[in-house]
Amino acid sequence: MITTRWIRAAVAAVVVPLLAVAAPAPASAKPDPDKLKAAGKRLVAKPPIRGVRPPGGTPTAPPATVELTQSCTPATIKVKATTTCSVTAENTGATTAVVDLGSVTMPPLLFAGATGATVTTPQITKAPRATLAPARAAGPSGIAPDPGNVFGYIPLTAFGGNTVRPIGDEEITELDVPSFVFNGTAYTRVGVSSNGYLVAGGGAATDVAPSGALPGPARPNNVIAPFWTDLDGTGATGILANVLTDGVGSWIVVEWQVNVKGTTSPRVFQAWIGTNGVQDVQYAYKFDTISDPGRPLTIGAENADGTVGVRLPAGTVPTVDLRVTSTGGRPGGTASWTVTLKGVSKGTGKVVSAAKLLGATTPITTATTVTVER
Ligand SMILES: [Ca+2]
Repeated sequence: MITTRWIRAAVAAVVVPLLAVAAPAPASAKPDPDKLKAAGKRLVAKPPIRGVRPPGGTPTAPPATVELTQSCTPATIKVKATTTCSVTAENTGATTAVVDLGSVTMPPLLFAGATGATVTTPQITKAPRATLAPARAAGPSGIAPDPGNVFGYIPLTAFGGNTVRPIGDEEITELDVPSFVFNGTAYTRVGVSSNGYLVAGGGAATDVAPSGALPGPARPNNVIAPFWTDLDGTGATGILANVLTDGVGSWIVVEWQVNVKGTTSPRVFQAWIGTNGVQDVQYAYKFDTISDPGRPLTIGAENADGTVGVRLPAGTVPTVDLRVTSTGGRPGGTASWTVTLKGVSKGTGKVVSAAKLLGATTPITTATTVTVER
């Protein structure tokens, strides 16, 4: 019977790490630009990293992934006694998974019963076909105006104590900053790309690109992009950074004063990142410099592995200041069943459970050994 052949073919166990679940963290303080002042916290500028363009890559959707777990209690039984094995299939991938499920065994063990599944023969138990909802990693879920709750562009040159980093073309410069939360994770460093985006946690030369997919698993990842396009700091001020406070909250402010590459046409904009324990990411623009750069333009953000992100529609030039919000992760759907096995003779038995994705040729399996004693 074809429906059981795949179960019998099960041999190798596959283990996929469970997706980490991060807490959602929106919200922010009401901004009062008049109260802002430099916070006196020093931003430490790391030497700039000369950029090289990474090789182009076509991002592909990750395949459906199912993880099987199984445990049997007790692990040692007497002949004629029973043990119970619990099996769970969990979708750890980002797409819906349809799976055929079941367990097989062989003497000295035989199936004596099951819950959530049907004992087909003493050696085969079948669980119902299951449709498992996709898992979702924590990541940006919204980019939108938030009038009254974002500061908007306030030139950093109005404040003392700025860190000023000249930057050239295709470069990234590192800044150690007060701790901030992005996608549920705290970071204390940003990489500032000459191309109008930050890399949360810091970046390297391979994180410099004049354009790219957002989200996309290719580097750069963990991107915070107020105005990602082909920019060049040569002949311009470059990067300014400071920590500003209104006496209640504090924000890391990074300002780009750069030109569209190959031109003297300036683009001036800022990323505001709250350091108040919750995600507070704002994009602010000096609108008299903001117009179509005539090159691929991306405004958005993504998570650490580039699987979740948001962006304005391709080529959209911002006309208002923006806020990026993120949502925590969610585990994928599960299907569970249990089997009861009886020891029929002395020896070492094995129960193998399997999940076969619809259309796949090879099932995912997990095996557990049970010892039968006289
Ligand atoms: Ca990416």
